[in-house]
Amino acid sequence: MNNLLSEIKDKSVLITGHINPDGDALGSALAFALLLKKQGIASDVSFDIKNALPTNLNHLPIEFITENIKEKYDKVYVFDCGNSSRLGSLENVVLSSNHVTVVDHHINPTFGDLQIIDSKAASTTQVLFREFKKLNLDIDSTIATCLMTGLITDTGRFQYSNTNSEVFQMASELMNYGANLTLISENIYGTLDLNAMKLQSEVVNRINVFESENLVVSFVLQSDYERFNIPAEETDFLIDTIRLVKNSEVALLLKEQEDKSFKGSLRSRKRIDVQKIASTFGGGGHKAASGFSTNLDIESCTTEIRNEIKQQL
Ligand SMILES: [Mn+2]
Repeated sequence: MNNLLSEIKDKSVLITGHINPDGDALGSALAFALLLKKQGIASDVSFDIKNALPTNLNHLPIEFITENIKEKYDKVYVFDCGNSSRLGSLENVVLSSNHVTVVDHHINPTFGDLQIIDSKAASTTQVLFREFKKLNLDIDSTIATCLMTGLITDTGRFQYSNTNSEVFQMASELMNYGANLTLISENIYGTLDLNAMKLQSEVVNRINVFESENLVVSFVLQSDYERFNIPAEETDFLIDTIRLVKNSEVALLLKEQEDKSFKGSLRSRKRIDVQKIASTFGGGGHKAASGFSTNLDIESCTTEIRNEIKQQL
């Protein structure tokens, strides 16, 4: 990474991550952009964002994100994205650029000239933080808040099974660098739009429990966004609501898309590897949290997932 930093002076630099970036993709990309800026290196930060960013991430310096990008770059840095197809509309510019570095914690990224990967890391911001430390780089409070956001969201507030002592060690160091934990927590977990809360009660009412697989399923339809007057990007938290059901091992939330297909979010407590299940639909993620897309209807998709769980029981 040392070489990389010295090599990129006077080069055109693009920083990106997966489509509709979450707290980890945004946090790592923005932290890196801010760090380059401190070294006097300009960069473009851009993502394929379908509607808008969820407002619960607007504590991050999102003003650095631009839609104005070149056709090609000397250097591209991709964060939190294991497969180039997940770059969405930025896939072409990334793949046609001269040198691509992938920083990630997904298994086996399928692209990139240089990969800085640890599939055991809790977040991409953790992989990046290790690199910052190796280089003894100056981390200010804004960078610390970006890194902390990825750490908090990808560990579910230090609760998922990927939370270990290194996670707390990093959180502790980020606090010393001035990370604003209260700001992050209040924006992501401590506040909810009232309309989103009303949709949540509907989604709870729809919960179906399949006891033989310890699976809970619920769904969101396109018509719900209009009915509850809430944009789709404000509803990412719903999977965390349904996974609360006691004795459930796996939670599945199906969200209808504009083209009538469904996007599925899967969460597992412990025994079941949902990354494996998502991959049978061409999706991916991690053992405890994964996602996929499908053209199946709710019932057929649920049946498939139940069969996949049975195979792991
Ligand atoms: Mn991540």
